[in-house]
Amino acid sequence: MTAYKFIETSVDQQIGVIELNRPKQLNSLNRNMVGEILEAMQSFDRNDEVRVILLVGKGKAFSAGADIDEMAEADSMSLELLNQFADWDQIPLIKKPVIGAVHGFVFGGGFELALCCDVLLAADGTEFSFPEVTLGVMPGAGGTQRLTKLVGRAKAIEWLWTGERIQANELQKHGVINRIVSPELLREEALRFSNKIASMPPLAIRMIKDSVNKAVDYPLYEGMQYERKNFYLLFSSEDQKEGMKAFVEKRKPVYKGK
Ligand code: CO8
Repeated sequence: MTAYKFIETSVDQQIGVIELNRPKQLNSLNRNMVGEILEAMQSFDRNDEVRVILLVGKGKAFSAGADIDEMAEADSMSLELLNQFADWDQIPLIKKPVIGAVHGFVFGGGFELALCCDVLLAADGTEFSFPEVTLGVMPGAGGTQRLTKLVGRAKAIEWLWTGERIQANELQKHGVINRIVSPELLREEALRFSNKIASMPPLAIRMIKDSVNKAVDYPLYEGMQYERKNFYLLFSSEDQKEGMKAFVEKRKPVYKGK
């Protein structure tokens, strides 16, 4: 397992766990940390032992956002030359399911990272916010775009303009969070859910993610053409043969991800 400075990784059965590990700074995200998160995700994405990636945070918060100390002295040209968001742009390209289990504070860049997850579980009492406006800036890693697509313009602009804290149940009502669980059960429930997805045929899971992501950006007709190609593609997998054969033979299928 690679040694990282700002995250910890482990494999629990078929779940690749990435734990943000900068708890004294409330897991605020510096550039190297985002690089490590991406590297770990890409490595799990290529690892045959891993079927699902689970993202969690150590300590009292999932993440209080980008590292303000690192950003305070930045100027426009240095951010452009750093290509500040190059790593961020690759996170949504991960093919395997990414489940986020968040707690405490999910602010700014931390909220943007959570919005990159395919499924989001939150501990009861988790607070979310885009406080960038109070620092004289705005989200830069997809926050204005993803939040608006998820909750619609009215609430998005209100939350982004005020920077106010949003409770987990409010976000659940708007379809951003899948489940709210008690803080003590968050990890257990996240692993249980991840295991459920890991038990499904991996190629079907992969193609569903690919198709659902297209639904966000494509017009309906183009999206449906894309879906159809993925549907046909799955008929060249061994798992499709196995799944349907097992149904006919009235037994449990054994999926290999081939
Ligand atoms: N950056 C750097 N350090 C932080 C951050 C942060 N975002 N958040 C907390 N810390 C540090 C604090 O400075 C403090 O350090 P120290 O102990 O050395 O003084 C330690 O973490 C603990 O924090 P607090 O004492 O403040 O803890 P509280 O429980 O009292 O408060 C809060 C928790 C409310 C979350 C508070 O810490 C806070 O408001 N933090 C800042 C939140 C914020 O504004 N986040 C947005 C940052 S901007 C952003 O995310 C832009 C995204 C752009 C794209 C991403 C590019 C990477």
